[in-house]
Amino acid sequence: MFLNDEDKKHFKEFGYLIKRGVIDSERIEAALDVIWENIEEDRNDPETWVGKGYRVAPVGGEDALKRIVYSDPVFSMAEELVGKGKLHSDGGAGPHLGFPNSGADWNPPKQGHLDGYHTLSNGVPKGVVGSFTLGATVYLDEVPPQGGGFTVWPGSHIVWAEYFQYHDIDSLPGGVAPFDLGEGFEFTGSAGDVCFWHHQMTHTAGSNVGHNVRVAAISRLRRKDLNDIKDEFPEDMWQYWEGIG
Ligand SMILES: O=C(O)CCC(=O)C(=O)O
Repeated sequence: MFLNDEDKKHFKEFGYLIKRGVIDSERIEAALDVIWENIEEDRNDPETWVGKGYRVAPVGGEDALKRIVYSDPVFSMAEELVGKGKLHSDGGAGPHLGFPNSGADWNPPKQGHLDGYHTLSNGVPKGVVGSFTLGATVYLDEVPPQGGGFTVWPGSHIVWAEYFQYHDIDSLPGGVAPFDLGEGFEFTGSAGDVCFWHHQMTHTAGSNVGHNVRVAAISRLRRKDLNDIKDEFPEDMWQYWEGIG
């Protein structure tokens, strides 16, 4: 077992769980090599990447990236939350790159979003709401405060579970809350740290005013029976989470 009762309690209450130093440096380096070999920026030359904005490198399906999430300990931790054998054991881990705008003023992100909703730029068709079960964001490099950290709104999973008891799933343009969810929490850390997050967790990337590229492998793990249950909003939001009592 990789998770204890405190871990599960934290996930249940706040909708996310951080575990530190769970990936060995060999796997991290292999993933970083694949990413940097496949983008035009030069890892060793900040002039090629400062101010380059944010994008996802199209190598999430490469073995070196998949291995970050779909092997132990991250995959077993995910199963300990959702249930042994309940998740698809194969999938990608897209490297989300937040290039720094060094020296700019930092402001916390004003709002986040739920994934799966159509926006003008994300390629999700109108009228379709994509679904998954559990997000996993793994840092492949150092992410200091204000360094573009993955940011979650703690407790928003509970707000949304109640909201969708009374509202249609497709009634939320862009997945953005029409009300204030309070302050976000910026996940900071080191290569090998992972943040698990409930699929109905408001989140976004923070802005990066530091000196490093924010490199995060992000996966959306899916239950095998997701197509059958994705439109259900049970009163007990943990009905399909065997690890959460
Ligand atoms: O890169 C991040 O930290 C956030 C990514 C995100 O918001 C998303 O993939 O929906």
